[in-house]
Amino acid sequence: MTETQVFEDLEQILQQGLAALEEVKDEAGLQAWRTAHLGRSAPVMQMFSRLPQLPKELRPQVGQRANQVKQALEAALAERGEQVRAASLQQKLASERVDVTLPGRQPLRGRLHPETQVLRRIFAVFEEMGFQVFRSRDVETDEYNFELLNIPAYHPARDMWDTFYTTRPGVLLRTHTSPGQIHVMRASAPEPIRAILPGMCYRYEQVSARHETQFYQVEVLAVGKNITFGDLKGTVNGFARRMFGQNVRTRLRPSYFPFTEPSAEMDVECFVCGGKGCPVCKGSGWLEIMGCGMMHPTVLRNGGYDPEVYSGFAAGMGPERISMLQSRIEDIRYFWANDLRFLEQF
Ligand code: FA5
Repeated sequence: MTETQVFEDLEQILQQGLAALEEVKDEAGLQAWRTAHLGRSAPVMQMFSRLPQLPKELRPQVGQRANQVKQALEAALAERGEQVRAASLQQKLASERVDVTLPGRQPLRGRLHPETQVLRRIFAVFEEMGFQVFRSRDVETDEYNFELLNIPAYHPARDMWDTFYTTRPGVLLRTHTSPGQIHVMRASAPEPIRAILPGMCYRYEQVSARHETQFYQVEVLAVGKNITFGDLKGTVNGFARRMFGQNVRTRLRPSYFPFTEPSAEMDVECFVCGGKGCPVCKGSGWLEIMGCGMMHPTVLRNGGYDPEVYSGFAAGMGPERISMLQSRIEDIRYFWANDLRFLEQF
């Protein structure tokens, strides 16, 4: 092997290596190139193993030049590596670019059930007047639902409430929220009470546009010293004004409930026709909103209050009926039918 040929070989190794490196486009190509041109069996490495076969005086020069070639290849690899990585980053940025001008996807938003909406409105109105929410159970005893409310067994007034009885004697689904009156009184006596009692009620009824077998009621209760019918009137009128508007006209009609004496029913002027008479108010100009009255002494006593010292008033309303009047809903069965076409309108 001549002196010039060794150097030519080295030059060729360098040039071929650099040329091959130009073709490398990605990380895998860089790896392959490193193995081929700087690996154990790469031409430049083999040049080192050939050194002992060279004439002694040639070895230092060839060794030096081989080292330079190897370093040049390493430097070129490092530089090309930088370029390849920068190019792949650019490509990634371009292909994964987010188009911020695209319109966003509209998320599906839930809404409150119309029953929840009317209940919250009623709660807000009574809370403003200083009433607290009190909840009691759906499954009641005959004693609480009837007897303690002055409705003994076989009393004809029981016909007012068609009842779902359970298989256990004396246990039933409450037909109204009035048994809650006894629960609040027994939990509070002898402190004065201002409470509202919302809850689901159940009646074994013929289902119709105005009657469901389950529906809500909100009971209103005030117990204290010197509570008069004037307080009842002021409270229910205050409720009607806040609920239906400042100028709404109201009236109380005599009625009958076993647990109140005297008893009344409150009507508000029909807000559809303004009192002139229309199909919603069945031509009367008035809409019935709630039953109410002064608490019967027997009921006060059953709750732990001495009727000689304490008095109170109670009222009960059906929120579905109120919601129906306000939103012109013609059939109460829509409330619990879970029909989205109905629910999405609120
Ligand atoms: C009562 O249940 C009495 N506890 C109300 C009361 C409380 C009076 C305190 C005096 C003092 P009534 O049965 O009228 O009364 O029912 C009251 C309201 O519940 C009705 O005005 C109506 O809005 C609603 N309601 C009654 N039955 C149904 C039904 N089947 N479907 C839907 N709502 C009903």
